[in-house]
Amino acid sequence: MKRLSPDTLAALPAEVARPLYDRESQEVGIVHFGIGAFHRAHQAWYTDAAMNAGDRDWMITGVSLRSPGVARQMNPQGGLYTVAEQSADEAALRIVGSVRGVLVASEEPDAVIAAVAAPATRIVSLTVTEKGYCRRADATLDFDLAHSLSFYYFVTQGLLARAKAGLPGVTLLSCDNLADNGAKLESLMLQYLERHEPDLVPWFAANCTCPSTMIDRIVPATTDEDRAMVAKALGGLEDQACVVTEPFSQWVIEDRFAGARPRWEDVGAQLVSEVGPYETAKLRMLNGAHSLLAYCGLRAGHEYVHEAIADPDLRALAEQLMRQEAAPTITPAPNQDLDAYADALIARFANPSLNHRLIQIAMDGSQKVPQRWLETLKHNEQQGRTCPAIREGLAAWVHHLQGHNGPVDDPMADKLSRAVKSDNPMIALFGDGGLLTSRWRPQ
Ligand code: CS2
Repeated sequence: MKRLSPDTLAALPAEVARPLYDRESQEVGIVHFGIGAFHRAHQAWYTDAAMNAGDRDWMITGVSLRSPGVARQMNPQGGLYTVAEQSADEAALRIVGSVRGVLVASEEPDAVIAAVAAPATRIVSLTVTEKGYCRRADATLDFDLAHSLSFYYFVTQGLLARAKAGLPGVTLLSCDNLADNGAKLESLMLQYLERHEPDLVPWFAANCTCPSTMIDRIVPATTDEDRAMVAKALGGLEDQACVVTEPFSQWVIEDRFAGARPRWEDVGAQLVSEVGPYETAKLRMLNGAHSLLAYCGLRAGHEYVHEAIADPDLRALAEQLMRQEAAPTITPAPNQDLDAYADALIARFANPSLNHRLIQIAMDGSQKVPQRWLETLKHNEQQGRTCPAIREGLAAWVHHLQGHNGPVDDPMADKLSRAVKSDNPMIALFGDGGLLTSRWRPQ
């Protein structure tokens, strides 16, 4: 089967949208660590749209830290791939052209450092998932994890080269689901630099920024069926790097860049001075309800998010979490309507064409649960209110950690499994000296 590539682009069916700019003449302006399905359906898609609208020189070099999988999928295709937006009854396909290619850091470390150090690079962005930040339970940097194959090492080496060459700094843009992701990244980077390159600290502080972002788009892991559907729509061309996503997308970015940036606001992103209210609502409502549906849904025998939300008991629980427990803890931005947000989330979860596996959301609970549920729990308890939905979610998480849904996929899996075998799992997890530090303490 022929692959999608710059050579086969012209043979695509007319209804498939494709890049409107000359890819070859564009410079790389962004180096992105963690070029998984989410980045391809979100930031790279916005960047492609900005270049379609006339912006220039914002091609992306993707970096995978260890796995060569994505490089093997994308490089033979010249970086091209399909984003299929799947609503209940139709799929709209677009070929995205903004990725120049993918480097595998474990195989070509010098090329990754050179990409960060290149004069045209202005933004280094990250989608490395919550665990990729290598945080200890108390949120400080775990230096054992942040070793020579972490993004900290490559970014630092690239910045050192920039400083030596007298080049401008860069914007470090976290696109992960972490509360206050910009401030957290900045603090963790500084901890790394203070230990490994203390002389670079003043240069970093004066020349680089770490804006916060709220990123939102539901992107299930691509399946073989998705690839077959895309190949059919591409007139028989194989696309090993395609992603299937929902029509909805949102990107709220703190407008605090060290230098130039794409005109993402022309293609739907919101550039604001304060991301906090959007980020908090998204983490506590969308992601909070997602994790609830994942653990309670798996326990009830469901496989997909759309099945779980169609279960009346689980839907009531998700509504309770979003409207009665999370929403009252959030101070909305002007024009932010949390009730309408909850309505929209229920409709998005119900999209029957997205096969979003609950087990995908259930992974890495140790990194997700504290910020998705425990802040909500703490705020409510301070006001004397209980949170029955979150309590139910915690019980279902413990059930999951006991292995009832299969092997536990979590960087702390072994420790978690031991903790939930104790007499009081909540204390073993969250009590004084417990496994996970959170500002909430079980009574
Ligand atoms: C999900 C998120 O896997 C998960 O934990 O809750 O990936 C979610 O789909 C995205 O944050 C939506 O923007």
